[in-house]
Amino acid sequence: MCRSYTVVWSFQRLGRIILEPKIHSGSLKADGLRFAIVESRWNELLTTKLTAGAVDALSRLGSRNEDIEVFKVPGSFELPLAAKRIAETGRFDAVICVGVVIRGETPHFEYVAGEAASGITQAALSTNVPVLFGIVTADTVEQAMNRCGIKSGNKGFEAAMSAVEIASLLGQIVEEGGTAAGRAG
Ligand code: DLZ
Repeated sequence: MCRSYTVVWSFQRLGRIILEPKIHSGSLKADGLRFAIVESRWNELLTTKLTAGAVDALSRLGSRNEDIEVFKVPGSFELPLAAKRIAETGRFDAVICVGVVIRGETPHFEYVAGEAASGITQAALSTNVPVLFGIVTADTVEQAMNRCGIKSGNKGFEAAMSAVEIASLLGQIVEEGGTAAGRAG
Protein backbone atom coordinates (compact mmCIF):
# COMPACT_ATOMS: atom_id res chain seq x y z
CA MET A 1 0.00 0.00 0.00
CA CYS A 2 1.47 3.36 -0.96
CA ARG A 3 1.61 5.68 2.03
CA SER A 4 3.68 8.39 0.48
CA TYR A 5 1.71 11.53 0.07
CA THR A 6 2.47 15.19 0.18
CA VAL A 7 1.08 17.24 3.01
CA VAL A 8 0.56 20.80 1.98
CA TRP A 9 0.40 23.16 4.95
CA SER A 10 -1.98 25.79 3.87
CA PHE A 11 -2.57 28.81 6.02
CA GLN A 12 -5.78 29.69 4.34
CA ARG A 13 -8.64 31.49 6.04
CA LEU A 14 -9.47 28.65 8.45
CA GLY A 15 -5.92 27.37 8.77
CA ARG A 16 -7.04 23.94 7.57
CA ILE A 17 -4.52 21.36 6.40
CA ILE A 18 -5.05 20.47 2.77
CA LEU A 19 -3.90 16.98 1.90
CA GLU A 20 -2.79 16.24 -1.60
CA PRO A 21 -2.40 12.47 -1.84
CA LYS A 22 -0.11 11.03 -4.46
CA ILE A 23 -2.24 9.90 -7.36
CA HIS A 24 -1.40 6.81 -9.38
CA SER A 25 -2.98 6.36 -12.77
CA GLY A 26 -2.12 4.33 -15.82
CA SER A 27 -0.77 5.93 -18.95
CA LEU A 28 -2.16 5.35 -22.42
CA LYS A 29 1.13 4.09 -23.84
CA ALA A 30 1.03 0.58 -25.25
CA ASP A 31 4.60 0.29 -26.49
CA GLY A 32 6.49 -2.48 -24.71
CA LEU A 33 3.26 -4.18 -23.57
CA ARG A 34 1.87 -7.43 -24.96
CA PHE A 35 -1.83 -8.07 -25.54
CA ALA A 36 -4.01 -11.08 -26.30
CA ILE A 37 -7.44 -10.65 -27.84
CA VAL A 38 -9.86 -13.55 -27.33
CA GLU A 39 -12.64 -13.39 -29.91
CA SER A 40 -15.93 -15.29 -29.84
CA ARG A 41 -16.98 -16.65 -33.24
CA TRP A 42 -20.70 -16.43 -32.39
CA ASN A 43 -22.06 -13.37 -34.27
CA GLU A 44 -18.77 -13.36 -36.12
CA LEU A 45 -19.66 -10.52 -38.49
CA LEU A 46 -19.78 -8.27 -35.43
CA THR A 47 -17.07 -9.81 -33.24
CA THR A 48 -14.49 -9.31 -35.99
CA LYS A 49 -15.39 -5.60 -35.90
CA LEU A 50 -14.71 -5.60 -32.16
CA THR A 51 -11.32 -7.19 -32.71
CA ALA A 52 -10.56 -4.65 -35.43
CA GLY A 53 -11.53 -1.88 -33.01
CA ALA A 54 -9.27 -3.30 -30.32
CA VAL A 55 -6.33 -3.60 -32.72
CA ASP A 56 -6.96 -0.04 -33.93
CA ALA A 57 -6.85 1.30 -30.36
CA LEU A 58 -3.66 -0.63 -29.54
CA SER A 59 -2.02 0.54 -32.72
CA ARG A 60 -2.90 4.19 -32.02
CA LEU A 61 -1.40 3.81 -28.55
CA GLY A 62 1.89 2.52 -29.89
CA SER A 63 1.59 -1.29 -30.06
CA ARG A 64 3.64 -3.23 -32.56
CA ASN A 65 2.14 -6.00 -34.71
CA GLU A 66 4.20 -8.69 -33.00
CA ASP A 67 2.88 -7.67 -29.57
CA ILE A 68 -0.74 -8.58 -30.34
CA GLU A 69 -2.13 -12.11 -30.73
CA VAL A 70 -5.73 -13.13 -31.45
CA PHE A 71 -7.32 -16.35 -30.15
CA LYS A 72 -10.72 -17.52 -31.43
CA VAL A 73 -13.27 -19.40 -29.32
CA PRO A 74 -16.69 -20.82 -30.32
CA GLY A 75 -18.90 -18.50 -28.23
CA SER A 76 -18.85 -15.98 -25.40
CA PHE A 77 -19.39 -18.77 -22.88
CA GLU A 78 -15.91 -20.09 -23.73
CA LEU A 79 -14.15 -16.71 -23.38
CA PRO A 80 -13.29 -16.99 -19.64
CA LEU A 81 -11.52 -20.35 -19.78
CA ALA A 82 -9.46 -19.40 -22.82
CA ALA A 83 -8.65 -16.01 -21.24
CA LYS A 84 -7.53 -17.69 -18.02
CA ARG A 85 -5.24 -20.14 -19.84
CA ILE A 86 -3.76 -17.35 -21.92
CA ALA A 87 -3.22 -15.16 -18.85
CA GLU A 88 -1.53 -18.06 -17.03
CA THR A 89 1.16 -18.27 -19.70
CA GLY A 90 2.58 -15.01 -18.32
CA ARG A 91 3.23 -13.82 -21.88
CA PHE A 92 0.68 -11.01 -21.89
CA ASP A 93 0.17 -7.78 -19.94
CA ALA A 94 -3.58 -7.92 -20.57
CA VAL A 95 -6.17 -10.15 -22.20
CA ILE A 96 -9.07 -8.51 -24.05
CA CYS A 97 -12.23 -10.59 -24.47
CA VAL A 98 -14.63 -9.67 -27.26
CA GLY A 99 -18.05 -11.16 -27.95
CA VAL A 100 -21.63 -10.27 -28.85
CA VAL A 101 -24.67 -11.65 -27.03
CA ILE A 102 -28.07 -10.56 -28.35
CA ARG A 103 -31.10 -11.01 -26.10
CA GLY A 104 -33.61 -11.34 -28.93
CA GLU A 105 -31.54 -14.10 -30.54
CA THR A 106 -30.44 -15.96 -27.44
CA PRO A 107 -32.99 -17.96 -25.41
CA HIS A 108 -30.56 -18.32 -22.48
CA PHE A 109 -29.15 -14.78 -22.79
CA GLU A 110 -28.76 -14.31 -19.02
CA TYR A 111 -26.68 -17.49 -18.67
CA VAL A 112 -24.36 -16.80 -21.57
CA ALA A 113 -23.85 -13.09 -20.76
CA GLY A 114 -23.82 -13.58 -16.99
CA GLU A 115 -21.40 -16.51 -16.95
CA ALA A 116 -19.10 -14.76 -19.41
CA ALA A 117 -19.03 -11.69 -17.18
CA SER A 118 -18.39 -13.53 -13.92
CA GLY A 119 -15.90 -15.89 -15.59
CA ILE A 120 -13.90 -12.98 -16.93
CA THR A 121 -13.74 -11.45 -13.46
CA GLN A 122 -12.55 -14.76 -12.01
CA ALA A 123 -9.95 -15.16 -14.74
CA ALA A 124 -8.48 -11.76 -13.89
CA LEU A 125 -8.55 -12.26 -10.12
CA SER A 126 -7.11 -15.77 -10.22
CA THR A 127 -4.22 -14.88 -12.52
CA ASN A 128 -3.50 -11.26 -11.52
CA VAL A 129 -3.55 -10.37 -15.20
CA PRO A 130 -6.10 -7.80 -16.38
CA VAL A 131 -8.83 -9.52 -18.38
CA LEU A 132 -11.04 -6.98 -20.11
CA PHE A 133 -14.77 -7.22 -20.78
CA GLY A 134 -15.29 -6.31 -24.42
CA ILE A 135 -18.60 -8.13 -24.77
CA VAL A 136 -21.56 -6.34 -26.31
CA THR A 137 -24.80 -7.35 -24.62
CA ALA A 138 -27.70 -5.94 -26.58
CA ASP A 139 -31.45 -6.35 -26.91
CA THR A 140 -31.48 -6.29 -30.71
CA VAL A 141 -29.18 -6.84 -33.66
CA GLU A 142 -29.37 -3.14 -34.47
CA GLN A 143 -28.26 -2.17 -30.97
CA ALA A 144 -25.42 -4.66 -31.18
CA MET A 145 -24.30 -3.30 -34.55
CA ASN A 146 -24.19 0.22 -33.14
CA ARG A 147 -21.86 -0.89 -30.36
CA CYS A 148 -19.52 -2.73 -32.72
CA GLY A 149 -18.45 0.34 -34.64
CA ILE A 150 -20.98 0.15 -37.45
CA LYS A 151 -22.38 3.54 -36.44
CA SER A 152 -20.28 5.09 -33.70
CA GLY A 153 -18.84 3.40 -30.60
CA ASN A 154 -16.83 0.20 -30.65
CA LYS A 155 -16.70 -1.84 -27.44
CA GLY A 156 -13.52 -3.58 -28.58
CA PHE A 157 -11.79 -0.22 -28.98
CA GLU A 158 -12.93 0.86 -25.49
CA ALA A 159 -11.82 -2.41 -23.90
CA ALA A 160 -8.38 -2.11 -25.50
CA MET A 161 -7.98 1.46 -24.21
CA SER A 162 -8.85 0.22 -20.72
CA ALA A 163 -6.44 -2.69 -21.14
CA VAL A 164 -3.54 -0.34 -21.79
CA GLU A 165 -4.46 1.88 -18.86
CA ILE A 166 -4.89 -0.91 -16.31
CA ALA A 167 -1.77 -2.76 -17.49
CA SER A 168 0.21 0.45 -17.08
CA LEU A 169 -1.25 1.10 -13.63
CA LEU A 170 -0.55 -2.44 -12.40
CA GLY A 171 3.02 -2.00 -13.59
CA GLN A 172 3.36 1.02 -11.30
CA ILE A 173 2.05 -0.71 -8.18
CA VAL A 174 5.06 -1.82 -6.19
CA GLU A 175 5.63 -2.47 -2.54
CA GLU A 176 6.78 0.80 -0.98
CA GLY A 177 7.71 0.27 2.64
CA GLY A 178 4.63 -1.72 3.60
CA THR A 179 1.98 -0.74 6.12
CA ALA A 180 2.50 0.97 9.49
CA ALA A 181 1.58 -2.29 11.22
CA GLY A 182 4.17 -4.12 9.16
CA ARG A 183 6.89 -1.56 9.90
CA ALA A 184 6.15 -1.79 13.64
CA GLY A 185 6.97 -5.48 13.37
C1 DLZ B 1 -25.60 -20.95 -27.79
C2 DLZ B 1 -25.36 -19.49 -27.94
C3 DLZ B 1 -26.44 -18.62 -28.16
C4 DLZ B 1 -27.85 -19.12 -28.25
N1 DLZ B 1 -26.26 -17.32 -28.31
C5 DLZ B 1 -25.00 -16.82 -28.24
C6 DLZ B 1 -24.76 -15.42 -28.39
O1 DLZ B 1 -25.66 -14.60 -28.61
N2 DLZ B 1 -23.47 -14.99 -28.28
C7 DLZ B 1 -22.43 -15.82 -28.04
O2 DLZ B 1 -21.29 -15.35 -27.96
N3 DLZ B 1 -22.62 -17.15 -27.91
C8 DLZ B 1 -23.87 -17.66 -28.01
N4 DLZ B 1 -24.08 -18.99 -27.88
C9 DLZ B 1 -22.91 -19.90 -27.77
C10 DLZ B 1 -22.37 -20.06 -26.37
O3 DLZ B 1 -21.59 -18.94 -26.00
C11 DLZ B 1 -21.46 -21.31 -26.30
O4 DLZ B 1 -20.49 -21.22 -27.29
C12 DLZ B 1 -22.25 -22.60 -26.50
O5 DLZ B 1 -23.31 -22.65 -25.60
C13 DLZ B 1 -21.33 -23.82 -26.26
O6 DLZ B 1 -20.85 -23.83 -24.92
